[in-house]
Amino acid sequence: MDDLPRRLAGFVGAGAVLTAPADLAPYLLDHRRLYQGSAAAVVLPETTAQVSQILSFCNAARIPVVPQGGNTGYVGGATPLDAGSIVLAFGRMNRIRAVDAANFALVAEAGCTLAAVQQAALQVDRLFPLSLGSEGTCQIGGNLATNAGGTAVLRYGMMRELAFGVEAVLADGSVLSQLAPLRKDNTGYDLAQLLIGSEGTLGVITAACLKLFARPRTTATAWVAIPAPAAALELLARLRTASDDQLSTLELVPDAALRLVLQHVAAARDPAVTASPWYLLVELASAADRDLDALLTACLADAAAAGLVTDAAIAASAAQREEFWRLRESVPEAQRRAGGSLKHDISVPVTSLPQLIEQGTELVARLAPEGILVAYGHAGDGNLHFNVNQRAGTDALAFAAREAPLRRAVHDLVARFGGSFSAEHGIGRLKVEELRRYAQPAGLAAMHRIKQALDPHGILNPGKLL
Ligand code: FAD
Ligand code: 2HG
Ligand code: ZN
Repeated sequence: MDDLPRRLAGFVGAGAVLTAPADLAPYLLDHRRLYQGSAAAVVLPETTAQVSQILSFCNAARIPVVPQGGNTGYVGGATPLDAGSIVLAFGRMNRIRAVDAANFALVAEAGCTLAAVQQAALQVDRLFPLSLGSEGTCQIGGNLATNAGGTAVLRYGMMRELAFGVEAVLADGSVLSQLAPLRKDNTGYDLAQLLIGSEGTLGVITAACLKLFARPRTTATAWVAIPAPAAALELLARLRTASDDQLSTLELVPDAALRLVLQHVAAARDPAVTASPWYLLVELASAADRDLDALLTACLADAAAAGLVTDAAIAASAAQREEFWRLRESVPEAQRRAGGSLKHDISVPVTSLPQLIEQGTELVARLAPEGILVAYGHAGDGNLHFNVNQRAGTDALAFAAREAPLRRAVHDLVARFGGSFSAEHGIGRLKVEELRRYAQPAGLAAMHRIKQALDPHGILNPGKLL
């Protein structure tokens, strides 16, 4: 359509329609640089009414629409694949519409960064607990669309559990609005929950009413050396029980990951804990005035006596707490700087983690001998980033050729444990074939029927998820 930019400008103004190649470029490449896309234009709406007009127009004209937030996704979901499509980018739709401390709720537009929402909550003495390494860049719309997880899921849940409801525009331009902080509402199908995690394929999220929590006043954070992953499970149960479920984080970091971080991230400091094959970052947090350091110290001492902990350092200051967190949050960046990495975002029931790690380690040794296993992440949720980095000095092509057979073997192994091949990053473009392979036929057929019902012309993020 030759006059597409002009038509779009009619809805949002000419300054909010980008068409020059240099302006489009950042929107066309995904964060991992796996997909180079193309599009006719990038549109920057500022209001829900504008999004509604754009979708109504695109639906009638059969123009594909790709919603994009901070473009930090790991599965190519926000990259437009069709040269005739438009990207709907939310950076200008970034108002906090309401902060309602009394109802422990906040209404944010899709383009608010996660960090901005966290800040807005803190200003009224509340916590918005979603926490990701990308929080300065990723947006609430993207977090909802991917049902993001992160490092506090253990205590607060994923994005699905953190939203009262959403405001969204459906493919035909109609607007669905559920922005009241209702903890109870059993009036038919839960459409907000259907849209959350749908990766822009069922509707475009323009705002959400988010759940807030009491702001922690005290935290206790430790970097803990453990002899083996099984100790992490035992420690998880002990810490949850001893703290009355105030454990917010239990992240597993193998020594291989710590070495990569210390080598590649200038700001990283050695935690000064006796070297071990595995470490945990654990954090307790309480809104009450409790001596969590004493509780954590006692718990770790008991665990050490039982052989579950070989050494530990409890953060003695806010600065040291930051240092421990930096070690964990820098793993993706260190992996990227270290070269190519094969990623598997997997989850199993937490009790299966040790066996999964044992059998997965054997697979990596056999199927990717050029690789170093860097299996780290959200162990408290049974979710690991079972990643493999190329070993220095090995052949890059030989390593790359390991990707497909290793992926099949790892995902088959996960399936045998009743687990998931996509725990928190979604399907996007990258895992469409995996979904076809591992989804239950009845579930996949139902997803196709839902897609057909809500987006009959297939304009919303085509080629993604299904
Ligand atoms: P984008 O990448 O822009 O889009 C992601 C998907 O959402 C696409 O399918 C897109 O079409 C859709 N979408 C975006 N906005 C909308 C909207 N308004 N309406 C409808 N659909 C929309 N993820 C985790 O879950 N846990 C982690 O711990 C984590 N850590 C990370 C650490 C780093 C350093 C990085 C770079 C990424 C990390 N991620 C993590 C992945 C990523 O940040 C999340 O998936 C995040 O939720 C994506 O948000 P975004 O705004 O960047 O979305
Ligand atoms: C994290 O937990 C992210 O740090 C990134 O989800 C995971 O790089 C990865 O594989
Ligand atoms: Zn993660």
